[in-house]
Amino acid sequence: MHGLTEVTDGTSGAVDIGEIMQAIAEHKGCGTEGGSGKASCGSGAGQGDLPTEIWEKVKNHPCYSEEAHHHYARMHVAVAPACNIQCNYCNRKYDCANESRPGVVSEKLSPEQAAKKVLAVASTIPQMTVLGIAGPGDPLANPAKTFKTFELISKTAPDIKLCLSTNGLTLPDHVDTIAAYNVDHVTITINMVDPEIGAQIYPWVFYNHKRYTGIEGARLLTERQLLGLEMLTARGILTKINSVMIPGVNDKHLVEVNKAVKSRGAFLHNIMPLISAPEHGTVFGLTGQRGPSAQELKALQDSCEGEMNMMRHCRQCRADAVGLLGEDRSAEFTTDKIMAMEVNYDIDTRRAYQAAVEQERVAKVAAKQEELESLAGESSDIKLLIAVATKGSGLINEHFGHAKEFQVYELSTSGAKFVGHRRVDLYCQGGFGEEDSLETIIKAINDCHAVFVAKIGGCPKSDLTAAGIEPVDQYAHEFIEKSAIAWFKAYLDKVNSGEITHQVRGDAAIRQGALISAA
Ligand code: CLF
Ligand code: SF4
Repeated sequence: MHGLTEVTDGTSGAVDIGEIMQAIAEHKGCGTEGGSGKASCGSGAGQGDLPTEIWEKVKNHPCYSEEAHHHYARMHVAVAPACNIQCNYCNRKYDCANESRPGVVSEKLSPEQAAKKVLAVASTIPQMTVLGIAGPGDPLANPAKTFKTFELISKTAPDIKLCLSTNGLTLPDHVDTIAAYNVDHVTITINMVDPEIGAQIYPWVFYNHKRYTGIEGARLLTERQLLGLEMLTARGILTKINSVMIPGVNDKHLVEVNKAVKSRGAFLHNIMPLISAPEHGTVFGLTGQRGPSAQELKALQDSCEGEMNMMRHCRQCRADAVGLLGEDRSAEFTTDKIMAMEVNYDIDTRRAYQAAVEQERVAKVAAKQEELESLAGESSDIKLLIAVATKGSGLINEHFGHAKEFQVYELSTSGAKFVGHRRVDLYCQGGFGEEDSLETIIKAINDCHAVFVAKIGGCPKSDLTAAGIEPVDQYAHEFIEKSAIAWFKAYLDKVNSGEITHQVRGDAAIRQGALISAA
């Protein structure tokens, strides 16, 4: 085990690790939407209780701030094909499942192609603020391509934040280079801190020209991951930990992982569901290892939330994803299309657009605060979930039939808190409702009391009602949280007057397929 004091190793740029860890430990609320109504790190109203240097890093990063993810986009460039470990949930035919969903493949790019793509996307999508390298293998198993890409982008598009996601095996060897390129956000996938559990997830790791298997390999991996995390913290680089929840293997153990990473200064913990199906051709897919249900995942995230900030808005996006989390515009930016594009990268236009986005954020937060005040004085233990169809900007602005996912909010007398999302098959296909899809949508949001949409047809409306999920369309194009709180207040009034009886809903299913049709 590497002690924290070992890593302030005199490197230039090293900062006071104690101060940073203290600031992170004292801060709560990223991704929680401030259930008490006070500003959280994702709040557009201000930086809340966050130190300014951390606020500056997270305020426009859609993964590090739940609130920002409604407004700002990220993109990935798939420049890193090789990997140096084997995970039992990975099939090398596809992208790195640590930062992607199984069953989708990205178009691989050279660093020069990647740089052109970034400029093309930044010109077309001015709210794209972050470039991430997340595969399709491990970025740090391809250091030359990864860092060349960062170098080109920091020269040509200096306003874009750089982000990296790694399995962590070679992370300690690259921390200084990461700092030198101003990569301010690093994700490490840490699924265990116990090598015996690790041996069930990782059959081998390859380090310094040698293959390590079983417990020996897993021990090396966990030591390198934790050392890398400590070194990043010492340099003031924000870290997010991704963990894949594998029921029966590491689900209970992830509470230990959470404590281990928090104590080493991790900023955010993202516990993601294992997505596993035989057609993915992975070890877990072929052995029938199941993923968690929606409620199992939420219960684990809830139990870790007292310890540190939990990310609940991860979309397990592909290694060439482009757009807001939850939308995927990668098809607009294939290599052929980019190479033919006239790129006009104008930093002033981007800034002006982002200033308008900020105004919208502030209006949204103010509307929520106002509605929240109307809940003051209500006392009830009722907590329930609702699903929301949205295209972004924090608005209920998507038709039921066009939704590829539903965002899920938990409502209580404390307000509306974002707790996750559910991917679904499109209900409306070619202008007609698809009954099979409706069945899977109902399963995906079965734990919700209501579904908020901009518009919905009569047929799905009656099927949802029959399943006990109220279709709500009277808040079309209004702010999500404000509307949800208003609806919840009316719901409590009906319960209190005896007009309805509050019923607890059942569990819901997390979509396990390859998700290609939802992309
Ligand atoms: Fe990409 Fe990852 Fe950076 Fe975000 S994604 S490298 S931190 S810019 Fe985000 Fe996608 Fe989840 Fe990753 S939603 S898979 S957490
Ligand atoms: Fe696959 Fe990513 Fe694991 Fe490598 S680190 S084996 S690419 S999931």
